[in-house]
Amino acid sequence: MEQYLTLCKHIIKNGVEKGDRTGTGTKSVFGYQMRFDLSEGFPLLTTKKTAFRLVATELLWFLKGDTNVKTLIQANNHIWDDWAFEKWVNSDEYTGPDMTNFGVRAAKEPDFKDVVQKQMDIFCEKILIDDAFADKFGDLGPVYGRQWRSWPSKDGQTIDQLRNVIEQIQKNPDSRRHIITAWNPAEVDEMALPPCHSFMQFYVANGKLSCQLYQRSADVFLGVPFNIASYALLTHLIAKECQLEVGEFVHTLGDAHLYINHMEQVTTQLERDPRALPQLLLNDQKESIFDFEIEDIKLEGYDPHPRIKAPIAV
Ligand code: UFP
Repeated sequence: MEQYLTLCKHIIKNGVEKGDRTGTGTKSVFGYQMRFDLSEGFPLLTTKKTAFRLVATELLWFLKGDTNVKTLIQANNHIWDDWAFEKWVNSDEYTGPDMTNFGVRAAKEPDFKDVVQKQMDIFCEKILIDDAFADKFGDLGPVYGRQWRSWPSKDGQTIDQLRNVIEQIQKNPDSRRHIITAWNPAEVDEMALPPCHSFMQFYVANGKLSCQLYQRSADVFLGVPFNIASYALLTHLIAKECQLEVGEFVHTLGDAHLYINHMEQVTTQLERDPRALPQLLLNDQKESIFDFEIEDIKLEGYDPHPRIKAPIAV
């Protein structure tokens, strides 16, 4: 995972200070590419503990075409909570303490962080027990799962981009059109968060499947380690479905940034030596990746340095 540490150093050295939507402030570069040979091991960061369970449950959620946080919360995955929570606290139905700009404020004021956490717990509980509430506030809009599995077409039908790509990889591996796009300009405004990992292409050569992702916006400390692992896992899953070996994951970044309030954490990480990569084990008994559950995905030999906490910019 030297590639990742090199990217961090590159941004520290060459990044420009740039304001951003969240008001946090970043150091940013535009345009960067990393390559990971997936046959060398599974590219999960070893210089800090990265929660693979969250990556895997989120990817399965995408693969099923789901866009409601309820399923994630049931799987004890809270990575999307903030965006659904934001919808609730900005609605007329919310009667708790003022949550304006809760992300930035919670990062700065520990007392307020506790207030947010209390409201967040109430929110998650309501999502789990109240179906109408979950339908109304748990849905994140037409985000990844919807675009990958049921992109709305002009005639009122939907397009299953993922199934189509898998079919084409099997039937016509040399094609240069193995593309899935989550960036749907007609629906971006309705999404809780416009797709960060926006556009992917698959490529088959020498019996190996490679994947390239264009990520328009990359939180290099918090988001990118997840994104690398997620697309590496997706490539493994599709390769399995198509009876191919895994090739490379090519990660192309647009606005690649380090948030100003992550700098200390990045420095800590850069002082650590990378360790051997873990290996991914997929359940061979399952016929199709569309039937995959979290128990079918295992990681072996993951021995990372300890976790490093950092505030997320919402
Ligand atoms: N972000 C990622 N990866 C993701 C994801 C979000 O890095 O998978 F969903 C970060 C990038 C950016 C913020 O810091 O979240 C999104 O903000 P914006 O829409 O303004 O680019």
